[in-house]
Amino acid sequence: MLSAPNIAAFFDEATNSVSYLVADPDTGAAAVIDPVLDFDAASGKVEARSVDTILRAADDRNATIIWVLETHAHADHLSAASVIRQRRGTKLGAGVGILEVQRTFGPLLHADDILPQGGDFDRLFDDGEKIPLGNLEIEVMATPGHTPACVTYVIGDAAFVGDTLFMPDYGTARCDFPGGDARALYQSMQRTLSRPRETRLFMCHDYKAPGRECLAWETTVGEQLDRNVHIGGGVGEDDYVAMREKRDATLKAPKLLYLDIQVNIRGGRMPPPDAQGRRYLVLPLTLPAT
Ligand SMILES: N[C@@H](CCC(=O)N[C@@H](CS)C(=O)NCC(=O)O)C(=O)O
Ligand SMILES: [Fe+2]
Repeated sequence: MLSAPNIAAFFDEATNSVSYLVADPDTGAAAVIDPVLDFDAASGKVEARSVDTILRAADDRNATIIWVLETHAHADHLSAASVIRQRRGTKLGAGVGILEVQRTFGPLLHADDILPQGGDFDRLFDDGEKIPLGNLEIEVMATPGHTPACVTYVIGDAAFVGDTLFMPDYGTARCDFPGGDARALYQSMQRTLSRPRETRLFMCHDYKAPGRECLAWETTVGEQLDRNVHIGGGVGEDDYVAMREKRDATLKAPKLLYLDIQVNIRGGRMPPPDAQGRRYLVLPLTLPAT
């Protein structure tokens, strides 16, 4: 029988993202997965309200946050990893594929202060690595496809799947970002779904499928296999890839793509200040032909 960690979910309405506090019931050792920083792009105002909520919840549960874990370099929200790391002295981990994302976006986004060899993170995980969390173990599964850096964290009977699968009635993540690959995502999802049917799966987003009123972010391997609208009932790889690529061709870039990525590839650190102490995000422009 697999052990069951204590899990609290925190939904961010502005970005439809879900962050998790996952704790070992025996020791209180905890991880925060995919924390969100509150960001108003129009005013440039950054706040840590969501972080405060998570840290309060950790304190209420007598949990000690050992790890902040990112499932990938998010394209739709700023990561609060660096804030939690500073406030609580936690370690920050992500998949080793983040190095590829740094190489792709770093030069475009003037992120030349990125530390070499993933130095903005405490650990970059390879596929299959196992890290202790009190008496529990965090198993890292590389699950690329949405991005090359995507990982799933398996803790006891729960898997935090990042942007791979969404709720069964919504489907799966887009694969059109640089380094994204629908075939790779299909293979990644097959690996996740080869776990026991009762494995609890926790999503990174919920966009509410048409016709569904309530938010939802928890499902199981069995439910995904039976009724995921993109891959349930045994959809084959070629059919999935054709569907995914057709849908991706219709999707707009996330509203905060470049602003988010330049912070998230720095492990949630803001760009360095200028001589006046002000910090700026950059937005590369695509101009019309002249
Ligand atoms: N409207 C959102 C879109 C966010 C988005 O593209 N989400 C990604 C995950 S980072 C996704 O896979 N979306 C799937 C879909 O929209 O079908 C925004 O502008 O931020
Ligand atoms: Fe994503």
